[in-house]
Amino acid sequence: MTTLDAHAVVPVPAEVHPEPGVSFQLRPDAAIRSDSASAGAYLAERLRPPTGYPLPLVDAPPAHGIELLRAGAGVHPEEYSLWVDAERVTIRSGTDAGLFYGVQTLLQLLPSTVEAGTVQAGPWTVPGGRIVDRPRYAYRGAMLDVSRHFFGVEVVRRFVDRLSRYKINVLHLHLSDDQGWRLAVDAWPRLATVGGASQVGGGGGGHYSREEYAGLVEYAAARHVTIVPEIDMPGHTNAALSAYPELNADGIAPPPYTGVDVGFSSLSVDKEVTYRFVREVIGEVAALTPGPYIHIGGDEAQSTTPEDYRTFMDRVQPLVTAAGKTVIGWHQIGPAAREPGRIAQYWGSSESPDDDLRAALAQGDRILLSPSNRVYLDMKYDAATPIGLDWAGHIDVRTAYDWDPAEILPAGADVAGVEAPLWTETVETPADIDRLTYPRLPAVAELAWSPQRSRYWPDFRARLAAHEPRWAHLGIEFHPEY
Ligand code: IFG
Repeated sequence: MTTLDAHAVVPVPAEVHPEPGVSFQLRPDAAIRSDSASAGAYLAERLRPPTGYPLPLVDAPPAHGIELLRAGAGVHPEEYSLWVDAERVTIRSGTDAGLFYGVQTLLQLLPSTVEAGTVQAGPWTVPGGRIVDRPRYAYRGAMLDVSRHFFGVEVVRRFVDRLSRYKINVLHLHLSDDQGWRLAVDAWPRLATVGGASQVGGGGGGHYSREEYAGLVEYAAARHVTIVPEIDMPGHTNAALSAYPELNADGIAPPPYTGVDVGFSSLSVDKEVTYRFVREVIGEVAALTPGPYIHIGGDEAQSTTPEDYRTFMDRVQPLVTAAGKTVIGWHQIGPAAREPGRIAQYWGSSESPDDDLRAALAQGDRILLSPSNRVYLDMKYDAATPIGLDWAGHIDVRTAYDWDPAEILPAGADVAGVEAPLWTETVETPADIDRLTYPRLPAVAELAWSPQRSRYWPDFRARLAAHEPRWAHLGIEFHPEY
C-alpha cells in the first residue's frame, strides 16, 4: 500500500485523508499506551504473535508506538479517528467500542500477515494520513441458527471473533425451533435434556448450559458484540412441545422432529400453563442476557389462527418488557399490539414489502432489515453451491452487497440496521458455516457500516480480494468465486 487511500479496509471508512510522503513503520522498540485497558490488551494480543515484538503497555506517551485515547466524543458513540504519523499511530474515540473499531481498521491497514499466529517478516508499515469513521447503522448483525444443527461454544466463539473484525456488533442466536432447544432453563429442565437431544438428520444435538451461555455473552462483549437470544414462538416449538406433554392441547407430547418442514407446531394459546412457561423462560433468558433485546420469533405460525396469534402476542410481549428487555420479532409480529421500542425484523423480499411489514411501519416499529433475497446466508451463491437452500433465490456476493437499506422501506421508516441470518438446515460443519458466511458477511458488514456514497461494487470486490490471505491465515474456508 503506497498511500492511505490505497487501503483495503472493510468496511470502507467514512473519511480517508492520505498524507503522501509520511509513513509509520512499527519497530521492535514500539510501545502501546491506552486509556482503555481492554482495548490496549486486545491490540497487544493481536500484534505480539505476528511481529514477535514485546509491545509493552506503558502509561506515558511512547516516543515510538501506538496510542489509544479516550477523547473527542464524536457525533456517534462508535466514532473514532486514526492518525498515522512517522513515529506514532493515534486512535481516538469517546468509547471503548470506537477504540476497538479503530484497532480493527489499523490491523487491516497492516500487511495481511498480521493475521498469522506465528512470527512473520515485516516490515509492518502503514501509510501516513488520517481516517475519521463512524457507522451508518447502530445494529449490524449476524444470526446463527444453532437449533437445526447444534454448534458448540468453540464454534460460536470463533464465529464471533471473526465477525468482530468487520465491525459487526450483534450476534442473534436462534436458540429454539422444532428440531432443538439449545439453552438450559432451570424451571423447565427437559427443554434442554429432551428438547435439545436431537437435530436435523437425527444427530445428537446438544445445548448450552447457563454457564456456557454466560461465557459466550462475556466473550462476545469483549469484542463489542451484543448477544440477542431468540426463543421462537408460538410456532417453531416442536422441541419444547416434545419435552412437556402439558404444553400440548391434547396433553400428548409429539416425538422429536428431525426433518426440515416448518409451520406445523404451535404453543397452546388457550392454556394458562403456556403463559407461565413463556414468562419463566423469558425471565431466565433475560437474567442471563445483559443486552437490551429478547427476540421472540413469531414467524411461520401456520398452525396458529390469526386471532390466536394476536391473543398470544398481546399477552407475551409485555412479559419481555416486564423482564426489562425490548422485543424483537420477525415482521409477522407487526399487526400485534406494539411494545415500546419494538423492532420488527423484516425477512421478506427486498423488492416487495408485504402487509405485515406495512403494519409494523404503521405501528411505529423500528425495522431490522434481513431481506431474504439479499442477506440470507443459507441461500446458495449459485446452482453449483453444494449446500444451502434456494427458495429466496441465489445470492452471490454482489447481490448481498449491491443494494441500499434506505431504499427498501418507505421514506421516514426507522431502520435499526441490517442482520444476515445463517439458517442451518443444510449446514452441518464449521467448514459449511465458513463457506456460506465468507465472503458475504463482510459485504453485509460494509452495507451496515459505510456511507452509501462510498460503496461501489468494483472497488469493494478489489478490497475483498485483498482479504483472502487474512481468511487463509485464520483458517476460514471461504467461497472463492465472486
Ligand atoms: N424461513 C424460516 C427459518 C428457516 C429459513 C430457511 C425465517 C424467519 C426459512 N423463518 O426465515 O426458520 O427455515 O431459509
